[in-house]
Amino acid sequence: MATNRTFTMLKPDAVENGHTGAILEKMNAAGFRIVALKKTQMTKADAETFYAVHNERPFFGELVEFMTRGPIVAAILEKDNAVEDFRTLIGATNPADAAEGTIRKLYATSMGENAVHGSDSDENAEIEGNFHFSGREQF
Ligand code: RTP
Ligand code: MG
Repeated sequence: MATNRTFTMLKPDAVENGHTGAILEKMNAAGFRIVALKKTQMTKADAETFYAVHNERPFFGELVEFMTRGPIVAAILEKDNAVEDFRTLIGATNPADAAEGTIRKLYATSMGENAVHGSDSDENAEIEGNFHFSGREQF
């Protein structure tokens, strides 16, 4: 299997609740290497662009409001089969449906406030990583 990259954000709920260290450790323990990492806060324009694919959905306004209400931790991660394996590690979008031991099962509170983002394809991983990090910030 090829080594490739995914993009993640620890969402404002996870950062507010003090779960940053524990979640980064889960990623580390699962074999993901950190290519880029930073704490930042998205503007409304950032969130609207990042989640543009959802702009017709009823939850879009709520999603933008949530993602901008406090700092996030953004990261590019590398591993064999990164996109798929990372989505397995984080669990289902709704924490009520997430498997035992997954990051969302452990740390998410609801469908809207679900602790962590994971890219859904190699193509989106590249777009999302480059949205948050310049080439000089990726190692
Ligand atoms: P993500 O993109 O954040 O990794 O999450 P995902 O692929 O599992 O879910 P997606 O369908 O891409 O939805 C993006 C985020 O929008 C919020 N959401 N709220 N209230 C709702 O019905 C609802 N549905 C989605 C969640 O924060 C979800 O992670
Ligand atoms: Mg998604």
